[in-house]
Amino acid sequence: MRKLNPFANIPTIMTAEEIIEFAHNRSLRLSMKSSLRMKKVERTRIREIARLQEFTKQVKAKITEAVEQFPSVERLHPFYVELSEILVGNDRLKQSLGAVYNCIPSIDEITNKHLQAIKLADDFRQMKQSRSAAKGRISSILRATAKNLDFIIKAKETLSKLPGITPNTPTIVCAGFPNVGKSTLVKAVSTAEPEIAYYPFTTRSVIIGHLKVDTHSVQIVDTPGILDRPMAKRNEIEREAIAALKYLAHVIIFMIDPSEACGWTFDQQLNLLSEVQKMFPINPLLIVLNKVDITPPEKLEEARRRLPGSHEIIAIEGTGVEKLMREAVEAVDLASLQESVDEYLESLSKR
Ligand SMILES: Nc1nc2c(ncn2[C@@H]2O[C@H](COP(=O)(O)OP(=O)(O)O)[C@@H](O)[C@H]2O)c(=O)[nH]1
Ligand SMILES: [Mg+2]
Repeated sequence: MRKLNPFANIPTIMTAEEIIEFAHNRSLRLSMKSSLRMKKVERTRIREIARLQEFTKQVKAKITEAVEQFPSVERLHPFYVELSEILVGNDRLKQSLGAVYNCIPSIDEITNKHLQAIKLADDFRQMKQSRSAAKGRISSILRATAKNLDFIIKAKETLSKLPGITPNTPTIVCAGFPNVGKSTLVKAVSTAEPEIAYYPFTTRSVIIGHLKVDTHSVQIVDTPGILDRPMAKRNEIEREAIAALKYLAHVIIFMIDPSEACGWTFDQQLNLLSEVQKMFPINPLLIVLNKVDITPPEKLEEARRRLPGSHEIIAIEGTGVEKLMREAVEAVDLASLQESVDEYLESLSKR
């Protein structure tokens, strides 16, 4: 399946030692066809030149790959920029990528100098020595930047676990206490197999559903462990991570279980609702009363009175969910979304 997280598509990045070993093996595997009529010293010269060139080529390829395949921060969706800042540190990441890339000129310089020496040498031992000295010096450069490579590898590992999002697709984020029925709703409306992703702040997986509302592709994101408990109990990193959601959520569905079968009282749920409203002051928010099938009439009346205008659904039966999705998409400002898509595409073509 196509990965929607830009970090999930980065190929494996090797550590300094792995690059050295990989390039070394490749250079040794090189088989040279040379005429037997050639003198041994000339055969050695050709072989040592080829081996050094191959070693350098492989080292540079691995370095370049690591840096160039890493999504550049400038081109990321703000959701990932913010989370990458919290989880990894964008300055540090840029520094590490830059430091690794900056090894290339010195590697070229060492290679050229030693290739020259091999070309001029008249003794085959001297040639081998030059080749081996060059590899040693290039390996030292790599080892000196090993901690940068390690940092990039770690960053990739962390960031590739973030949920994949299609940045410019209308996105509905589900909030509400555990067991109110968020996952049930996502599964009920998702036409394709929901995607499973992880936030580094919660041990539970995030479910992302994909559906079409009229002609629009829409995604709906369940957020277990994220928007489902009071803010007071959160650490700073979690708060910031939640703040990153504002870039993702074109509209928030706040789900309430008025039956209280979820284990949270109606009042507790109202408190969480007002916290979420405070955290996302500009995102449109729809209030949904779920489980109306098992809610006693007097509790339902009370909920309707205190939350007038809220939507009522039975997620397990799919009752009311289609209408809810339609209204959610109507709440998304599609015109300004289209503008941001255009801006984004324009910024890409400028590079
Ligand atoms: N009776 C009833 N049960 C529901 C409804 N929606 C969800 N549930 C049940 O509520 C429980 C929690 O649902 P789940 O989707 O896992 O909640 P989440 O923690 O918010 O994702 C599950 O046992 C569901 O089957 C509903 O509309 N009516
Ligand atoms: Mg769930």
